[in-house]
Amino acid sequence: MPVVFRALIIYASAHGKSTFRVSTSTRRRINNNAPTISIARHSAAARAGGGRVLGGRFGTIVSMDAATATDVVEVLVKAAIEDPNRLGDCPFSQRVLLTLEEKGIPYDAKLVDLNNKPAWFLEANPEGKVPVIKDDGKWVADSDVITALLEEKYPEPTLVTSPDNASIGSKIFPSFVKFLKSKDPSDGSEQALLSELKALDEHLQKNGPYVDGDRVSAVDLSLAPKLYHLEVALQHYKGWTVPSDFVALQAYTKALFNRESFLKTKSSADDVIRGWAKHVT
Ligand SMILES: N[C@@H](CCC(=O)N[C@@H](CS)C(=O)NCC(=O)O)C(=O)O
Repeated sequence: MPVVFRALIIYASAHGKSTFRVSTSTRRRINNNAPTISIARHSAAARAGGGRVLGGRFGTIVSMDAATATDVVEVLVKAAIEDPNRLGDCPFSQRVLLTLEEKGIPYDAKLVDLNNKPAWFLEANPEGKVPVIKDDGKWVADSDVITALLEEKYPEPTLVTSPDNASIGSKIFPSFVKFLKSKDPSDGSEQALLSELKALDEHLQKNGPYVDGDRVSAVDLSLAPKLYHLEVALQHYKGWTVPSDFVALQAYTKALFNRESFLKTKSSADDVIRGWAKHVT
């Protein structure tokens, strides 16, 4: 644990505080000068441990229980292209943040400028990709691997999707990217995307409101950021929207996009638009 953190915990204990605050500047020193967004301690973890509902966006004051400071998960996520101090537009990074939020796991998210990758980041992940988390002193990359690891280490509340439903909607993101990039309206990419969305809509009609039923699960947290990118980018670049007769799908995205976890971890629509610009020109 970084010395500054340790000192703060000792200070907090000595002063009988159950919580303490770390300023943005202190956090920068702790975190190799990488901007950070928050240490979340809320929902499930807060309920279980009696902690306060905390968290926030980059630049806010951070606070957490001194007693559990060692449990904070370090996570590296994409910074906004325009401003490396703002959370960026990576659906895989958001998936991991959503998992941490929904499980109430305290985390410290460092924003990585992918246009100017720092040496410490390339040491953490030589492949140069986010998201990455630190687990038992080792860096672990890839959102599939990370979310499986978090499920194993923090089984409550469960986000496990039943195997039958685990790959529902998995072709939506590649179909969206193909349609977004397409310059030929007759290449079938729009139809292919529509048929993937229709399949999800039909699944939700029968099994919803979430993919696995009443409870949000891992598959939803993977799909939510991708559906957000789809909506924002296709509206902007093609004036295209998800058909309104996909009623169950519309209700599903609305429910997901309004979850507290999503609102806390989403990137701005402008950042999503900027992020896709190089793929459409
Ligand atoms: N399969 C990986 C994909 C991760 C990925 O492609 N991340 C992008 C950002 S969204 C990245 O880091 N790209 C490297 C770059 O832009 O240089 C996962 O699920 O984590």
